[in-house]
Amino acid sequence: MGSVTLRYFCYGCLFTSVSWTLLLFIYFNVSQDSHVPLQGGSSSLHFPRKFQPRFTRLAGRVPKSNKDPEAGLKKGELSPELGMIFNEQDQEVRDTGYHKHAFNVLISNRLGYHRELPDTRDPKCKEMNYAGGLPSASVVICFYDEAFSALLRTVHSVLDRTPAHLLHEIILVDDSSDLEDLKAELDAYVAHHLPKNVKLVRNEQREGLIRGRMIGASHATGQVLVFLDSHCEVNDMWLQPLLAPIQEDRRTVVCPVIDIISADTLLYSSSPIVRGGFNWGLHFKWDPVPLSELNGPGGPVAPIRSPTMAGGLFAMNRKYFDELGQYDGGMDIWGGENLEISFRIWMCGGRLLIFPCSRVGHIFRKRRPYGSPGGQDTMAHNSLRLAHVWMDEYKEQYFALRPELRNRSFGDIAERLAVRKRLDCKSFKWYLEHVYPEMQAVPPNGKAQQPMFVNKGLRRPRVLQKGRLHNLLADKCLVAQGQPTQKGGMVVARECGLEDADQVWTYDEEQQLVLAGLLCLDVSETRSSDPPRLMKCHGSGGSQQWTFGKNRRLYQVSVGQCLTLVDPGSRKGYVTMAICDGSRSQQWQLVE
Ligand code: LR7
Ligand code: MN
Repeated sequence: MGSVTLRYFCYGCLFTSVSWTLLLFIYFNVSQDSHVPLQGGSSSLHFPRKFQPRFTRLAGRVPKSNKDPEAGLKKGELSPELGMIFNEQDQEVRDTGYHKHAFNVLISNRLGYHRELPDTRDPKCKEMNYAGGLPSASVVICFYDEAFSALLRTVHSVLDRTPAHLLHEIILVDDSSDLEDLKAELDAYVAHHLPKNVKLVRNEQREGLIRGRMIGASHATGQVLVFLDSHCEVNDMWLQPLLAPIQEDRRTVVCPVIDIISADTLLYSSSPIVRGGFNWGLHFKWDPVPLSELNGPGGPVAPIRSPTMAGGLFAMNRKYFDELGQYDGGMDIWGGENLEISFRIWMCGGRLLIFPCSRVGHIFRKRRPYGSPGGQDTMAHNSLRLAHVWMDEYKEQYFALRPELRNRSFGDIAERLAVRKRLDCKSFKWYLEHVYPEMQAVPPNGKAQQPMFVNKGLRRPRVLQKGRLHNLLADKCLVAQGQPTQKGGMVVARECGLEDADQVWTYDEEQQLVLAGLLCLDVSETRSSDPPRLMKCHGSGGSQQWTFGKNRRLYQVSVGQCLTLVDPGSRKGYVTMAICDGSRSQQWQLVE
C-alpha cells in the first residue's frame, strides 16, 4: 500500500447528528427533486422491467435499480444516490475527504452516527446462547486524523450494540492528530454527547498505532481488552461470541469476521470466511479455511484456528495481554505488529481463533492516507524487529526477498528477546509445522503476494443490457477517443455507427459499463470533476459503478455526479462529470 502524508483540512462539513437526521429526512422524504433544477417530471424513463437488476445477492448491497431511492430499502441497504453532489460544498467535502481519508466522507457524513446494518451471520448464530457472568470489556480505539463521522459511527455502533453490563468503557486514544477541528469537535462531543465511560486520551506526540494501543490498554480497567480501528461498525451480538471463549480459557485470543465497508459507497457487506496467513515479505494475507476445519463438527458457528490476525480487531484477556508482553514498543506508526503478536500468541502457549458469529465491519481503503512523521518505512523497520526476535533461521526467507534490509539497523530488541525467554516460547519451526503447515518454505516465484482481499473469483458478472450509449441532446454515441483497448483513454460522443462493435457497451449486474467487452468506464477518486476514462475492470464497484436514474441520467455512485456532454454543438464531443441537473446534455440511453 502506498502512503502519502497530507495535512490539510476541512471539517466545515460537520453537523450534529440531529441536523443530519433532519437533512436526510428532507433529502429522502420530502423533496429530493427540489434540489435538482430543470428536471422534467417524467417517471417513464426507468429501465424496461426485463433489465431491472435483481436484488438477490449479498444483503446490504446498493439496490440495483433506478427505483426511487427511498422506496423499499431492506435493512442495511443504502440508496444508490446517497453520495449525490448538489453543490460545490458537497463536492469539496467529497474530494478533500478522499484526499485526507481515502474514502467517501460525503456519504459517511450523510449516514450519521447510527445506522442499521444487514445481519451477515449464519442463521445458526441466532440460536447460540451465551451464559451469564461474561467478563466486561474495555474497547480501545486508537486514531490519527480520522474522519469525525467515521470515528463517531465506530463509537456509537459499540454503544448501540453492546449490552451495558458488558461494556466497561471505551478508551479513545487520539494519536496526536493534526486536524485541529477534529480535536475541538471531539472534545465537545465527548463532553456533551457521550456517556461517562467513554474516555479520551491524547498522546502528546505521534506514537503510531502500536504504542498508541499500549497507552490505551494502560488506562483500561475492564477484564478484557477489545481493539478496534477507528473506522469500524460492530454488528448485532458482536461481543458475546468474543467474550465467552476468553472466559473459558484466558489464553485464547479472538477475532471477529471482518465484514467489508466499501470505501466508495460505505455499503456494509458480508465477508467470506477466511483466516489469516502471511507471506515471506511479511505481509499479512487472507487464506482459505481448510475444508476439514470449515466442515468440522461445529458447523458454521465453530471457531476457526487462524495462524495470524489482520491486526486491527481482536479481543484478549487484559492481564494476559500484559503477561504476553503487550506489543513491541520499539515498533513505530504502522505495520508488522499484527504478525508479531500472532507469532507470539501461538509460540508462547496461547491460541488465536476467529469466531464467525461475531461480525465487525471495517472500511477497507485502497491506500493509506497518512505517512510516518519522518517519512520512514515503518513497515520495514517493524518487520525487521519481528524477524530478528521471532523467526529464527527463517528470517533468511525474508532477507532473500529484501536483501537491502539485511544490514539495516532495527534498534534494541533485548527486551523482546527477554519476553521470549521468560515465556519459554517455542521455535518458529514449531509454529510453521503445527500452526501454518500450508506455508511453503521457498516462495514459489520469489515475489511477495498482495496483502489484500483477493476473494472476488473469476466469475463474469451477468450482462443486463447491451447496446450503444446514446446521448439524446446531441444524437451521438459514447465511444473511445482513441482505441477502445487503450487503458486510461478518454471517451467522447461521436456519430453513432450502427455496425460498429467498438461502440457497444454492456451494463452488468455489478453496475459496470464495459466498452467492446474490454474496459470499464471509470472515474477519478480524488477529483470528481475529472472526465471519466476507460480502465481495467476491478469488479469492486465504486469508481466503476453507474446507475441509470431519473430523466435517463447516468449517475456515478462514488463521484455523486452525472455523465454530461460538455458542448453539444462541438464536434469534439467531450464529456465530463457534473452535478446532476436533469438537463438534456445528461440524458443517456442504452439502445440495442
Ligand atoms: O500513526 C498512526 N496512529 C494511529 O492511531 C497510524 C494509524 N493509527 C490508527 C488509525 O487511525 C486506525 O484507526 O490505527 C488504526 C489502523 O490504521 P489503518 O486503518 O490505517 O490500518 P489498516 O486498516 O490499513 O491496517 C491493518 O494493519 C495495521 C498494521 O499495523 C493495523 O494492525 C490495523 O489495525 C489493521 N487493520 C485491520 O486489521 C482491519 C482489517 C484490515 C485488513 C486486512
Ligand atoms: Mn483500518
